[in-house]
Amino acid sequence: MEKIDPSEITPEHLYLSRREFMAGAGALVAGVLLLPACKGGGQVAQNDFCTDAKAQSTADELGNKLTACKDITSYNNYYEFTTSKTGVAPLSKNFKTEPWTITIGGLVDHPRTYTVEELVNKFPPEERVYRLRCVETWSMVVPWLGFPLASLLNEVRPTSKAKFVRFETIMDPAQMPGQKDRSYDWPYVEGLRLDEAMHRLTILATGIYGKPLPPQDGAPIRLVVPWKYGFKYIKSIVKIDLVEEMPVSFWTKIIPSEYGFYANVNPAVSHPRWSQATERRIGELTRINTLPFNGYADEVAGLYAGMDLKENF
Ligand SMILES: Nc1nc2c(c(=O)[nH]1)N[C@H]1C(S)=C(S)[C@@H](COP(=O)(O)O)O[C@H]1N2
Ligand SMILES: [Mo]
Repeated sequence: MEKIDPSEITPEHLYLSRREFMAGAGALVAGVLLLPACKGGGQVAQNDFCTDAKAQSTADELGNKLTACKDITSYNNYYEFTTSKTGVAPLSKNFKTEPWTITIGGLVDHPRTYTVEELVNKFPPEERVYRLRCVETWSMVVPWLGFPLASLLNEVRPTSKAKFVRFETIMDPAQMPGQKDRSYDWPYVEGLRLDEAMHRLTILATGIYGKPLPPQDGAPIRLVVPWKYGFKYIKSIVKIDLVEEMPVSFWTKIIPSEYGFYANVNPAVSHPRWSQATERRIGELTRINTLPFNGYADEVAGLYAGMDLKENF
């Protein structure tokens, strides 16, 4: 059996949010009592997605080899289904991703609704091997298929008033049992500053390992921003809006002191309850150092010139 950090078994986000809701006395006790329930349902998915899955690449640009397909597709964060990482794949197996439309509007000249098929035909997905660093300190190296978000934004043409991009996940409690938990403010929402959204590394992903995304990884389309913590990578997107005000992200709304808007990977800024200095690649045993901006500093640090990244975490 693989050795797993307690921090990885405990769904950190849930633990924290419950604590937050338990405002005041007894919070810690309540949080601890919740642990056994959180650990339940740990069955690894019987999925055959990986049997004929194949990436073009074998490693990222730094030489890190790809995380195994079975790990990427059986160890997930997707609270719309469950807080159990290994429970997501079996619970999302029959999630319906067709038909699917994404409506893009707000402060744009040409608002429009697209099917995923239209997007994929218009912007042929290319393979991008990126590191994914979760705020819980685990990481993966993922061969995504996707296209630059900038391609889509250029087509709808943000107006000069647009400063941020706001993304929303589908709301479908009948298919997503986690959305029946009313202690969360569904649907999941995320946001980027317009220049972050236009950056060439930012993609909308529609596949992994050479195949369309399986449900557990955010089918049919999800955001990927490799220099940010994984919670920015919003899954199963149905709505994108260009807006003037900074959007309030799902996790920021729940715990603003712990999940900031920027969420840039930063080993020098600890999460209030744990260090962000190191991480564990899923499938490997030893911890490695976390890199500033997740190793993409050369390309993205300039976006934050002059900003205090401790203040703006
Ligand atoms: N809609 C939605 N998107 C989400 C999440 C979620 O719970 N719901 N979890 C986020 C978190 S915390 C992480 S680390 C990544 C995990 O992506 P993966 O399961 O494909 O590895 O998805 C992100 N996107
Ligand atoms: Mo995460």
